[in-house]
Formats: sequence, C-alpha cells, structure tokens
Amino acid sequence: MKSTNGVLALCGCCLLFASAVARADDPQSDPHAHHHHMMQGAASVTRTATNYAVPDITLVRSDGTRVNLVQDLKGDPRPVLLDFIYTTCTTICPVLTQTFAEVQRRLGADAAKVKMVSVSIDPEEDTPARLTEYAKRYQAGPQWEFLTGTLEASVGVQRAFDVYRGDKMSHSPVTLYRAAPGGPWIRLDGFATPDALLDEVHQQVAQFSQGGAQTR
Ligand SMILES: [Cu+2]
Repeated sequence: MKSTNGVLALCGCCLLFASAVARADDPQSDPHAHHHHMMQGAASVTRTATNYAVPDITLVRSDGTRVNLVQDLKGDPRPVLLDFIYTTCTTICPVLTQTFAEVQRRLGADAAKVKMVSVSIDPEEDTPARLTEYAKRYQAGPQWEFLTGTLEASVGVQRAFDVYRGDKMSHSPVTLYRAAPGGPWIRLDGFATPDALLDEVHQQVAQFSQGGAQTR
C-alpha cells in the first residue's frame, strides 16, 4: 500500500512537471528535461499578487501546540513565507524545503526577522513527530514552523490559498509571500529560487530592522 502510494506520488509529480515544462519550453524533445530543470530550479516561475484571506482554521505545530492561522499570522508583524509540503514526497517538496533552508541560511541572523510556515498536505501521515524529524533534517530554525492537523483542516487551508488539487499526488510547487499583516500575498507558481525569495524578503527585512520592531 505504502510503496504503491509512493510510486503514484512520483508519477503524479513527474507528469505534472513534464506537462508544465512542455508548455513553457515547447517544443520539448528530451523527456527527462524536466529533471534538469527541477535540479536547477530553472523552470519558469509565475509571480502574481493575490488577496487570499487567511482562513480561521486551527492546525497543530510540530511541537504539538495548536495554532490558529489567523491569530498566528495576524499577530506576527514579520514577513511570511508559506508553502505546502508533505514529508514523504520525493519530488517537489524536497526542492521547496531545501529552498526555504537555503533562504534561512543566507539570511543568517536576519532569519529571525522572517516567519516561515510549511503546511503539510498529508496530515494523516505527517504527525507532529514526523514534522519535527523533517524540520531537523533541514536544520530549520525557530522562525520556521511546520503545521499539520486534521485532513479537513489541511484541505481547508489549501483551498484558502488555492493550492488544493484533489490529492497530494497532483500537487504543484507554490510559494506564498506576505510582506506584512493585512497586505496582499505574492504567489510564486513554479520553483522559486532562493534568490527570488530573498529579493522579496530583503527590502522588508531592512525596513523591519530600522523600525526596531520586536522579534520573537
Ligand atoms: Cu511534494
């Protein structure tokens, strides 16, 4: 059962990615070109400003704490990077998570001035303990929280940010960025590079530092 799911997940990701690349780089004769693109993060990224309302949904953080998203995101003045992942994914999610890890590394001490949130789209498998282990694997700092919860809650959050695609096998890479509470979300479809995310974040971090706002 488990291995079957794994195979399906891989195929879903590859098919999805292959079709995305085929659209972007048509004509595309190399059937494995998407793997190269994925490794380099060079596939095209679409950037759009959106007005998603943060859903009033309670999730569970990897440390077991219940977290209401509205309170969590409204009550925090920091810029927010948000993505959706599951820990057993072997295709898209490792790339997204590695990208967040790289952003964290390059921000250095300034990482504390940014909030990073990864929401599991496979909450039944991704227990808080699993997420803790996953976070450790990527050396996630205290500014980066990993959230799970009920399937209903996870789907609700995915719908609120328009990333729900029916099941985890058909997910696509999306990163969301919000500069400040109440502001619009920037949606990056595709594999946003660490450089691209740092570009979004840097100006905000500089302002934030000058304002002397408190960090947690
Ligand atoms: Cu994935």
